[in-house]
Amino acid sequence: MSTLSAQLADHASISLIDLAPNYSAVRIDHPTCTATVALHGAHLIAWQPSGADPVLYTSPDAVYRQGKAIRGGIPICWPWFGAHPTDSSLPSHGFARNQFWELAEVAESEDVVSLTFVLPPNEHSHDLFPHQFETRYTLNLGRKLSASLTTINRDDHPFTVGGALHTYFAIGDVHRVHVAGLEGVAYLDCVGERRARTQEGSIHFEGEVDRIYHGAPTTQLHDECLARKILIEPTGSQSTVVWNPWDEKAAALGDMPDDDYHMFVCIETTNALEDVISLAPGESHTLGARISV
Ligand code: TA6
Repeated sequence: MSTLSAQLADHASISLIDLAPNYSAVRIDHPTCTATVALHGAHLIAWQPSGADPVLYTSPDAVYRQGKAIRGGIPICWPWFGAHPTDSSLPSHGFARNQFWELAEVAESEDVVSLTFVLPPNEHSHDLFPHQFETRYTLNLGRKLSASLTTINRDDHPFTVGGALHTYFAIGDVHRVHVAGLEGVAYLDCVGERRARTQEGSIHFEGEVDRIYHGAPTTQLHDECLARKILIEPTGSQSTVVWNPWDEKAAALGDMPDDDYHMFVCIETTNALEDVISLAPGESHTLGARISV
């Protein structure tokens, strides 16, 4: 039995499955929810509270291979969001989503299963982010979901950290959803030439949307088709990204069916652009989201 299987042996509702050879995931079948978390990227790819529809979209064409980010679920963008601030040759959205994490802690109660993953610094990460750090990611999975990503500066100099919980929410039809909570918030519109704008009313989707909002209020995703509202409550976040690639950009993504842009919107709990966090030696920061249906 592997160390990981032994670690899970005492937990009846938690097991280990293979999504691909040498590519394992933790599977949860608990009275409150089912969920799947790949060790690659500590990537939550499915979460379904009992009696509810699946909350997250994951592409049926997602690629389960080391070094390739999974399309859907909650990719962890870390330690930067989007393009690296000074070196565009570095991977977009950082490297945390492209590496295997270690499962460090498992706990279970009547209400929730808690999994904590760690990503220790390694040779690869040192080339991309030359600092000593500790990174922990805890998922509390039950009728509600909480995800928190903690970075601790273990070095002797300060560094900055950005990132996102780049959450793909499953929806009935992109034409019949709207996002509330960002009314009046200034944002950078990243479609075409980047421009500063201010949100008027709630967000409806009639074409590509790729926006970095300078604020992180609680948002609600209203879905007429599924007759549900998803509440997203951020903590330690100073920006919110809302994204849907629409038809042309979706067709250019090799790991998603062309029409699936109808089936998700991303609402991302983020620290981007100037909203990155500066950490002095010994300091820590936690980026988190609570999600409920
Ligand atoms: O969060 C929005 C965004 O930065 C978009 O610009 C879009 O490219 C998306 O993320 C997906 O990025 P990915 O690298 O996962 O294809």
